[in-house]
Amino acid sequence: MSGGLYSTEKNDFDQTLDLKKIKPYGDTMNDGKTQLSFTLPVPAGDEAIEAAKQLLKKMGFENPQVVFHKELTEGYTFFNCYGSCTHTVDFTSIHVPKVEGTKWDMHETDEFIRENIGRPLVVVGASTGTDAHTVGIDAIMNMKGFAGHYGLERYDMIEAHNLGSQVPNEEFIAKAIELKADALLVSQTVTQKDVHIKNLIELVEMLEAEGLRDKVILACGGPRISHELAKELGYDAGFGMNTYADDVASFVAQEFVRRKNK
Ligand code: B12
Repeated sequence: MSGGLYSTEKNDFDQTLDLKKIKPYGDTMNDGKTQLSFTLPVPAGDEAIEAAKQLLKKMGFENPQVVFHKELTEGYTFFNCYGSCTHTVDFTSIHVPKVEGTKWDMHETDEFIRENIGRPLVVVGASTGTDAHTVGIDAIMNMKGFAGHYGLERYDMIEAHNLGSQVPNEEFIAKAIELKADALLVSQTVTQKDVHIKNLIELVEMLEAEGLRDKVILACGGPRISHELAKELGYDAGFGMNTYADDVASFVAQEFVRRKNK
């Protein structure tokens, strides 16, 4: 028997992996299968489904399908959709700027600071502006840390001060001066209407006005922060999702010594 459901013949699916032209993978290579969800400001119904499908086509998806939809509130419909992406990306040409340096664990960083700096580094952190999210900055600073990685408060050679959330930039800077901070860590979670960008820029401008910008190591972090964005905004480093105290502690220690040796 040849062909059919139980065929042992080699299948004729596309199995070509071309890193210069990658696209989403669903069942088989290069099928482009993608799931996405969005809300349209129209009442649920056949017209809403058709509108969602037309939109998917305009986004570059073939064979658009709406697999779930629900009116969220009067005049707003939520959709879960599938489609086959027609676009590709050249993976070989991608370059993502990353924080430079070696990532150490707590003991290695403590040892490095002890040997090369000889005193604890003062690190002040906060979730600044109107941002009420504390879990991110706590994950980095709290003694118990996050996902098995101790936080900065646990380090022998780091004096960590966590100011909490909704800390205005003026207050943050005043505390940094009072504590003679070597490094400032800012956490930003809310990015609606780019509020994080405005807040992060404001801090840099205020530090510059106080003549403090070059005297501190300045890093920011949050789920939608990248090193590239941080550098653009005038920060020394930026840390995104899945970062731990290890990452930022290693960076701060190495950056401090780099500057000292300059
Ligand atoms: C818990 C939570 C809350 C809690 C916060 C409680 C608290 N004490 O923190 C409460 C209920 C208060 C809350 C409120 C709001 N929230 Co909220 N919240 C969340 C939620 C569910 C989880 C966030 C979290 O704790 N993540 C876990 C931590 C560990 O991860 P993380 O923050 O990414 O941190 C890691 C890295 O980013 C990094 N990192 C973070 N900061 C820093 C700093 C430095 C220096 C470094 C090195 C690294 C670093 O390291 C951490 C560990 O790896 C998210 C949705 C989600 N699932 O993510 C929404 C979410 C963040 N919230 C959201 C919103 C909109 C709000 C509100 C504005 C809602 C409202 N309209 O009132 C308010 C905020 C009001 C305000 N003024 O800020 C949106 C943000 C959308 C956006 N991009 O702007 C989200 C994404 C939900 C959503 N999908 O809409 N929220």
